[in-house]
Formats: sequence, structure tokens, C-alpha cells
Amino acid sequence: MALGLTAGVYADSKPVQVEPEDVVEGKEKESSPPDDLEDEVDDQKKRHLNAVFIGHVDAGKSTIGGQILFLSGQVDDRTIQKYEKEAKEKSRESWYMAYIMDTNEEERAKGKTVEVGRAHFETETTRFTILDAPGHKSYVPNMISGASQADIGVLVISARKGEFETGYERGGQTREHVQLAKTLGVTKLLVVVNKMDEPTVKWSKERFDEIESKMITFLKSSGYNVKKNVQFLPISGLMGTNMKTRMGRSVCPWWDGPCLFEALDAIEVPTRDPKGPFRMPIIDKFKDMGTVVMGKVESGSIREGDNLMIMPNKVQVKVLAIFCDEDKVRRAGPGENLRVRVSGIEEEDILAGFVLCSVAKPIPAVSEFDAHLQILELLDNGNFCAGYKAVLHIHAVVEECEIVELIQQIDPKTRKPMKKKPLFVKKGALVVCRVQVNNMICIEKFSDFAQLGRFTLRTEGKTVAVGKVTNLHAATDGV
Ligand SMILES: Nc1nc2c(ncn2[C@@H]2O[C@H](COP(=O)(O)OP(=O)(O)OP(=O)(O)O)[C@@H](O)[C@H]2O)c(=O)[nH]1
Ligand SMILES: [Mg+2]
Repeated sequence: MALGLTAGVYADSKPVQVEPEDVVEGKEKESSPPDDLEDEVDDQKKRHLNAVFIGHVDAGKSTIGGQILFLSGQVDDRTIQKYEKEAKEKSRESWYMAYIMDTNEEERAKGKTVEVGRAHFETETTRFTILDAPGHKSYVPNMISGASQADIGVLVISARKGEFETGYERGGQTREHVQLAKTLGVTKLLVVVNKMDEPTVKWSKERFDEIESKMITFLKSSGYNVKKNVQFLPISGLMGTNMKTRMGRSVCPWWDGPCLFEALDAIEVPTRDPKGPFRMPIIDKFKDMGTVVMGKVESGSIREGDNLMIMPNKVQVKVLAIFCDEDKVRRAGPGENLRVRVSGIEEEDILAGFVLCSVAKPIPAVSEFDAHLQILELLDNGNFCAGYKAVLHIHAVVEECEIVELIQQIDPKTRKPMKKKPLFVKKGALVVCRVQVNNMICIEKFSDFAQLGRFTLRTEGKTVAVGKVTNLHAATDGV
């Protein structure tokens, strides 16, 4: 059920200290119908949403994910009993629910998610894909990969005495995850105040209000439109309270809002263009009666028999089969998480970050691009200048990069370019610069395609900058 999907694990991440203000949403490009696609493209009637669970380590993300699967009837009592036994043997009694999502040995032994877990469940109106991100600071790159595939974020916060505080402090992943999620295009957040059953909380309204008011201030400063796009609700993931059904007054006399499933059901689906050029960044690949690639469709539609291309290596492939969740489907539209079996390419010729795309309108592949960068934090408060090296994270791409030129500095107050060309800038600066990578990568301009044109730069476990692609160079656009 849960399927690990991301690659590298980096050590020792540090906090992001400056709030990204990089909040402008790009419009997703309208273009002519691709690949002789007609009319209706989705076999599924229910709408589909990808929800990433984020938040500080031990906040209860995997427990909530596991509980959701249990409540939606996907895990039976016998399995739960088995996990209870296994958790007890590892002296992790209370972790049995998390074991539903945390499937590998290391995760179970340490009680920490490492790779993004994946699961599916359905409510009345919606099919959900849950992406259960790790909270530990060492695994922030995996969290980035999970969040970059999400439509909405479920920010899990522990109400337990001391736990909210550690997550919220500078250095806590509540902050870092919120800032990264915003940068990665997760504009809607459901803030789940968890562990309300815990003896230090006992469904206290004061505690809930305290967390809500502190978080509202912080979310606003991170660029979230709190009134429109953020909703809070109290739950207990471990007990399953206020999740599938509303809780009674005897449990919590002061809450008359929705339960988790209702809140998830009420979230609006982002508008997507099924007729845009096909784009599916590849997050994983394997051999299974041929070559299978896995990813989320960011634009356009796909159906069996289609001829598509894998970029940047420009190999034409044929779509043999499409799997959506556990089911084989004939076609699928944007927003779907798919496994696609293709012919015409060997599995070892594909890397995570490659893109399955339309032949007529392939995604550009470049080794150099210009970008608007906001510098969040620098090691030892140093300078950011030409020659600076970092790891670039853009959709499923993780690649070493170098800043080759600082082109212009932007005045943060007027948002206008400053006259003098900068030699270096400091933390907090806005700067236009040229970025180079060693290998060809497939990206888009942010203004054309926000989800494939926004990125983060990290080094030594810190997120040093967030950015938007403004111009593509050395284009090998097309075939
Ligand atoms: N009392 C109580 N404990 C909870 C609740 N939810 C989670 N926990 C406990 O919190 C601990 C951590 O839970 P996890 O679900 O592994 O937390 P996580 O957020 O997935 O942690 P990482 O994957 O390491 O980031 C476990 O001991 C859970 O039993 C809750 O609602 N109430
Ligand atoms: Mg977890």
C-alpha cells in the first residue's frame, strides 16, 4: 500500500529563516490540443486530489494516514492486531497505526518516516492520494519531493505540551515545511491540531486557540491567505476522533466544526487543463513486464497506445498500459498519479526527474537558465555570488548547480531592478541570476507552467534560496 518513492537522503537540515514572499502564482499555459486527443478524457467520475501530510517529526502524520486507511475500511482488525504486536516487540506500542504507512524496517524500528508513503482512499465525492512526508530534518529533500506532487497540504501539529513548541521554534520543521510547501505551490492548507486526546491536552479549547493564533500569524508571514486558503481543526489521529465522523459533545463540547473527512471533501480542486501538452515528471521507474515509469500528470492527458517522448534523452515511447491507483485504466487526465508501462526504452536509461511528454510539444531540456531568486539563508552568514554551488530541486529533478552570473538585484520595497549590477548579495536579497547544471534538465518557465518552473536551492541540509525560472538557455527544445 505505502510505496517509497524518493531518492536521496541528505543529512542535517537547518531552518529556513526568512519568509519566502515568492507567492505569485503562475498561470498554467493553455495551448492547443495535444496528440489528437478528443473530448472527455477521464474514466473516473470522482474528482481526484493529492494531499501531502507535512509537519514536525512525531506530529502524528503517519498515524493519521494509517487511521484514515483503517476508517475507510482498507485495513482489517487482524492486520491492526499484527501491527500492535510488532510495535510492542519494538517497544513502540503507540506506533501501530503509523506502521500502516511506515512500511520498511528502518522506519518501524525508529518510529520515523524516511520515504514519502503513498496511499489512496475515497470520500463521497473525492479520490485522495495521501503523500505521507517525513518530518525529520534529515529527510527534507524527500518532503520536498512529496510536496511538489501535492494539490493541498495537511499540516499536522501536535498539541501535546512541549511538542507544538519544538515544532514551531526556529529549527522546527513546522516552520520549514510551511515555507517549503508555499514555495512548492501548495496554496491550500488544512491545519490539523492532533493529539487532542493526550493527557496534557484533554481537548482543551485554550490549547487549540493558542496554537491556532500563533500559527495564523506565522502562516500569514509565510505568504498564506489565511482567510481563504487555511482551515484549522482538532483531531486525535491515534483514537480516530473527529476524523470520519464528527465527534460528540461529550468528547469536545466546544467544537461544532467539521471532521477531517468533511473538511477534505470540501476542498476545491485546482483547475487543470486536460488538453494542455502532456507532462509527467518521472519520480520512479522499475521493470515489470517492460519499463514502468511513475509520476503525477502535471498537464494534458494520456491514453493507451499514445506515442510519447521521454526527455531529455528524446526517446520516443509507446504507452502499453496505464495504472491509476491500483487500477488499470485506458486513459487519464491531469492531477492523476500514474504508473505507465512503455515500450521503446530500457529502464536503466531513465532517471528520476526525466519527463514523459508530448512528441509534438516536448518539454524543453536545458543546461542553463535565468531565475528570480530569493535568498533565505546562507551558511555562516556568507555572501551569495557567482561561483556559488548548491543542489537544485525542481519537480522531480535533484541536480548539482552553480550560479554563473548575478544579473540584477531587485529592490525588495519597490520590486524594481536596482541600477548597479551586484557582485554579491546577502541573506534576504532578491536577485536575478543565471544558473548552470552539468546535465540537461527538463524545466519550464514559471510564467508558462508554475509547477515545473519553481524550485529550491539547498546546501548542507539548508534551504538557501527559493526561485522561479524566468528564461531558458542553451535550448535543445524539440527533437
Ligand atoms: N496521544 C496521541 N498520540 C499520538 C496521536 N497521533 C500520533 N501519536 C503518537 O505520536 C508518535 C509519532 O507518530 P507518527 O505518526 O509516527 O508521527 P509522524 O508525524 O509520522 O513522524 P515522522 O514520520 O517521524 O515525521 C507515535 O507514538 C504516535 O502514537 C494522537 O492523536 N494522540
Ligand atoms: Mg511518519
